[in-house]
Amino acid sequence: MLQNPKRYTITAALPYTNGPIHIGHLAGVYVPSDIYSRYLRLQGRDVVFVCGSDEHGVAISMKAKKEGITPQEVIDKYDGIIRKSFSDFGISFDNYSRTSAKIHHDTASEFFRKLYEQGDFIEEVTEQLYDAKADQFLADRFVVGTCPRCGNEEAYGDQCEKCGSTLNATDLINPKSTITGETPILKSTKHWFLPLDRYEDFLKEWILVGHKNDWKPNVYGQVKSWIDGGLEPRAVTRDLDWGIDVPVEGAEGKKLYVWFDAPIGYISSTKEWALREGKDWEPYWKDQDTKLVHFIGKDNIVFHCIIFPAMLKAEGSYILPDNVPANEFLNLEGNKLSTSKNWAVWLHEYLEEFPNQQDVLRYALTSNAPENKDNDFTWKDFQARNNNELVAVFGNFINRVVVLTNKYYEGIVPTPNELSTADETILTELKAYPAVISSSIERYRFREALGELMNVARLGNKYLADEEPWKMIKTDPARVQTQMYVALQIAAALSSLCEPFLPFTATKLSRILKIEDKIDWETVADNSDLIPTGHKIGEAELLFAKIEDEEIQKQIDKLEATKTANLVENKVAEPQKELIQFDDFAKMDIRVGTILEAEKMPKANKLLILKVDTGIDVRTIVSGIAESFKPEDIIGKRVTVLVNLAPRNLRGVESQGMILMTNNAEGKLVFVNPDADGVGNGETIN
Ligand code: B3M
Ligand code: ZN
Repeated sequence: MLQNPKRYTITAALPYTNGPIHIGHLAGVYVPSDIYSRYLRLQGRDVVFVCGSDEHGVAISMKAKKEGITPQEVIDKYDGIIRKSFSDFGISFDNYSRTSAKIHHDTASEFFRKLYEQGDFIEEVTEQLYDAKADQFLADRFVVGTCPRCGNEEAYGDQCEKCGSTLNATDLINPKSTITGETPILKSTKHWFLPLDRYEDFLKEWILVGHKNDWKPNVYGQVKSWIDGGLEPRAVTRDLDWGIDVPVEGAEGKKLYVWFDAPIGYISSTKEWALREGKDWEPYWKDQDTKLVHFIGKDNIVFHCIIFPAMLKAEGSYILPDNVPANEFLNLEGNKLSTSKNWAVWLHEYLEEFPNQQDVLRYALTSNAPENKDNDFTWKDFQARNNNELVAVFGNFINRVVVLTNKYYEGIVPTPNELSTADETILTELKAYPAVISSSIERYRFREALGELMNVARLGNKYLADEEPWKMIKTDPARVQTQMYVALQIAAALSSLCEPFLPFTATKLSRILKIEDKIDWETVADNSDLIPTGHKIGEAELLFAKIEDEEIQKQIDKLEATKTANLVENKVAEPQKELIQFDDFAKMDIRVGTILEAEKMPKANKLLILKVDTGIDVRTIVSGIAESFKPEDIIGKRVTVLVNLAPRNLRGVESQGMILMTNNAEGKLVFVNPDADGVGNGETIN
């Protein structure tokens, strides 16, 4: 692990532009990388934090096919949505690029060409999967099949998302084309392979020996098991029509594999930034005194810890990542987040539905971050974290300090008198927090770091509760001056310490306290006079607002609606029954009727005894709907009735017909409703 590097290059996984950003992406990658980058900048370190849209690969082509638009239209649409939502959410990238940019095509092509010229690839004609119907080779997400390692039946041609293995499409058992559903045939084609087996020794030395103790156990463990399992050459080109052209002779019509070009996107994004800022990009990627850190989700570990480092090593002039703090996955209300199933909380929708509440989501996602295991996001937990922690602890403390300072001293920081032991202790404790929080952040433990930040607010709350200045103001106003001075120092420290986690709150709090120059953490650690006597603060403003049950219910309902829609979409209709003749149908006498009375059949769970006006008569019908309807709820209901069904005796009651029912999307019974305003009972249905 590099200590006190000269500069930092921080990368966040490039999101595919096949959908918007959701909370899973945020919790796994973008919030932690943003906390880390903001923290480093506050320490005055030299940082470049880069990202960009990942616009190649089969994920994009598939989305285009599904929406009936071109890949270019797909990437423009989602690049726009993603870019705006990151910026509105306060993710502080120094540069957000896109892999369709010329600078990226040039950088990736040059990288490939260099490896090609150095003889780092194996060029080979092999048999690959081919969809004869679609007239296309199948790679990556264009083919699914059973994973040979774990048996997952939905593994992709390049990766099994269940066990994380990287695969070759030809490894899949029972492969099927995702374009046509056909079983592919084998067809010969030429490709370029990166012989990963040649890098085994290097990877063992670099990771298994060199990073045994500083990489997260989940990352280290995955990498170790791949290396121990033996590495094989891996194709880095594809027969596709969307992507970066393979820039060598004899490769016409072929593209770079998306996972070859995408990580180079970090480099292109850095170049774009340097050009704009008039800087030199090279030290950020080539100087040994630069700390390179990749923030990613766990499904990207192999690409960032094995394939990209092998590429960098082969190229020869680049540094390697110092750490790859990959997170596990976040689930939503107990189910796996899914872009295609619309099972997500979308960032751009959150920003509209919870305006100016970016920090609440940042807080909820960090305090529940899937750092060591998969975690679950629930709206109830989101509400509780806001109401019980941000509002009740942090907001409450600041509000008390600001209100009392305005009330007692017209907003002017008072002169402290002699400090009590309690005051001394608190001020000493406060000075220790920058180091405590830093230590957690430097070890990529962001939840722990946030917990410590909240301890500062708790400290402030407890101090006020113990000291009770609102009581003492009558008996010992001189003491209250000291108390409020101390409380104001805690508030000022919070405005600086919270910045990496809650940047909008930091700005608001600095505005309320009228702190113009950002206080850095070194000052918090060294100095107890962060907000001096005589300084005038502003009026009280609510830092956080309570979130009401109705707002949360709305979100829960929205997810319920998604569930129902998915059920409808995935429901497989029963096969059609045997054909009948018109006469068979005409034999049935189906009429509109109204339920007049309903009661439960004694000692039967499922049966209701109904009196139904059929227009011909009022008759008794026994119906098996008692588990779905309460008798009192269906009186007056318009229904569809088969009236000439031969009477049947059910538990001693003669049933003279049948009410027609069906199932809704959730499998619940519902009436086949005649929706018949103005249609009288007895009207026949034909
Ligand atoms: N586009 C993200 C994903 O797998 C992928 C990351 C690229 S980082 C170079 O969803
Ligand atoms: Zn698998």
